Amino acid sequence: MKIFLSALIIALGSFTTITGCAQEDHSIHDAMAQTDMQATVPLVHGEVKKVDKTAGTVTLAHDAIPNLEMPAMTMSFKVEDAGWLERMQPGDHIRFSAENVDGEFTVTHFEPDE
Ligand SMILES: [Cu+2]
Repeated sequence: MKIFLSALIIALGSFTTITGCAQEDHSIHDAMAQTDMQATVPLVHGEVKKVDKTAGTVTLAHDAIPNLEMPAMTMSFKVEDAGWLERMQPGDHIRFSAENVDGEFTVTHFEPDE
């Protein structure tokens, strides 16, 4: 029993060390994951047609969205950050990423298209 406990304590000690290590590496991992995201979820161009702040949606005439296998069309999207709606006006050109979030097409990245 004593040997078992010692082993357990050593194991726990190692676990803490490994966890500590992993946490330090986490930010690097996040940064890499974000780079991966940008590679797999492309930015596409869209023209703002309508902003509905009550519904939290924006209607965009968008180019093809490869990650959603969607051709160019006009449709409404939810937005990940409602604050973005304050920065969109009909007629604006934007660059955005869209993803299927819980079955709803959602703008997950937004930037004005200069
Ligand atoms: Cu669409």
